Amino acid sequence: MSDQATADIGLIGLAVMGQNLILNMNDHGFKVCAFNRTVSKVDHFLQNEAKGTQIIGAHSIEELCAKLKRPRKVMLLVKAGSAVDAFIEQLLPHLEQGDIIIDGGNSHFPDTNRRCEELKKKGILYVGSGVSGGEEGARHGPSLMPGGHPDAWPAIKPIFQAIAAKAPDGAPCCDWVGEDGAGHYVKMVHNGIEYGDMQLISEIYHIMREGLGLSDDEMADIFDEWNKEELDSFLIEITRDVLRFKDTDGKPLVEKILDKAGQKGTGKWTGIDSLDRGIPVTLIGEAVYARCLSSLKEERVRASKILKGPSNVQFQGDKKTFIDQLGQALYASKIVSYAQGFMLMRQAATDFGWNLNYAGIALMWRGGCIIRSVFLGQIKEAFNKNPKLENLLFDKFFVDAAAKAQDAWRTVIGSAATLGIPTPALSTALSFYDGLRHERLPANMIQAQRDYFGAHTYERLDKPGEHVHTNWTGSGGNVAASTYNA
Ligand code: NBP
Repeated sequence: MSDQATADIGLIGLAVMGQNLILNMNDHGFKVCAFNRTVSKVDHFLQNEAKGTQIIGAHSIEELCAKLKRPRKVMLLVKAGSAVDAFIEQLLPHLEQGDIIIDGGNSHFPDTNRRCEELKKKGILYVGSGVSGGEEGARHGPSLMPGGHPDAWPAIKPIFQAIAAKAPDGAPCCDWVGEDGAGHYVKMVHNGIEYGDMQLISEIYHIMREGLGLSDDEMADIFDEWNKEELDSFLIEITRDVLRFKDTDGKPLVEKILDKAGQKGTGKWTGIDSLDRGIPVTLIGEAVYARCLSSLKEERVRASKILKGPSNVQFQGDKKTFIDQLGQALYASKIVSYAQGFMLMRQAATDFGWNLNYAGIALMWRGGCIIRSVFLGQIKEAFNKNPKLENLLFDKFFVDAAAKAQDAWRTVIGSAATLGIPTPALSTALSFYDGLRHERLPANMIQAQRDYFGAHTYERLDKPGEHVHTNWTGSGGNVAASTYNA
């Protein structure tokens, strides 16, 4: 090893995430060597944010690799996609067997699966790690979700668990997720759940504002109260703060923001993957579609002048009781959303042969990330009690919680429909709950229709496993289509 190989880890990508993670690693006593595509940013960083620290820099990939202790650990925090492949290509000539490359960006998990596979053949240990918590998390403790080549974990564990957020009991919000792209997969589902939580809160805000006519300060007070109870979470907390925030004229800033929601794709990835896997992750799907509908602003403006809604748009009952019911509806819907997210991860684990630790995932999300909440502690408990839990909604705590909230939940959705206020996420959560608890669904009708028009066959209740076709009209033939599920 050369004399200059003194750094514990190299980090490429000096934008907001990379810089803050480096400073976080430095705080915990690790020596980091920084590099960036635009090399001038290295010197700028060393002379400013990193001044007075033990952080060092490199002006080429070769220099970076020469400055790393073995096995070399290089973490990428660059734009997802071709930039990651480009850096891997540049790194390879300067690495040797057993060295580790970690991608901490928001890469799509199939890319991570592919990179793990390709690099394994070259003897390089590849890790795809979800990093959540934004700028603040990166600086003071993110939620980290690493997965990939398992041999990399012992080498990176001390750094990752030191810099990660800590749960209230002191446990690091970082553990090994699983093989291949499992870390990025879990991060993708995390982001999808984040979309769902945000949509649920925005629907509650809509009902409070439009149906109850509450002011932003009144709503902030309610979210403040909720944040002291079972809904205690980062997103409830920032919703309270957003509602309180005043523009320069003293009026709430949030009311001046254009109602078109942006998206960077991870919610969509979750929705698409759930369709591919045949798992009904309906709440995240609705959350993505709600953002799409919000983006059709001009069309909505035209529709608002043509399409009729109900004549009564103000809630008539007891507001205090209804506000309590809103909190219960939000909580119950959240239970469904997380149950759906864990169903999806379970299916992916089966499909890819990953060993996912569900209690560990709940712990990783317990602190540091955007969906952090007290509620995740209950999910962790549920999977600790029964690591093979088939569905979160089967755990006694959640069975009881949903049962307790269901009357309020139904009242809220019924009232919102009466008032003409859209509740796609709240409603789909209740529909899923009712669908799951129905031993018999009307899919027999769909099967009959499919067999009627396309000879797709069906199974009889009294002859399970046997696919039969009926000549429903008396004029069709007796030839059936082959039976397969897309
Ligand atoms: P960005 O996503 O804005 O990426 C900036 C970095 O990527 C810079 O170092 C830039 O180099 C480099 N880069 C780009 Br852009 N195109 C490149 C290319 N073609 N080849 C090589 N390098 C290229 O930074 P960020 O917001 O810090 O995020 C970093 C990663 O972390 C991303 O994958 C992001 O999705 C993920 N992430 C971000 C957050 C967040 O809150 N921002 C949270 C969690 C995860 P340059 O300086 O030469 O232009």
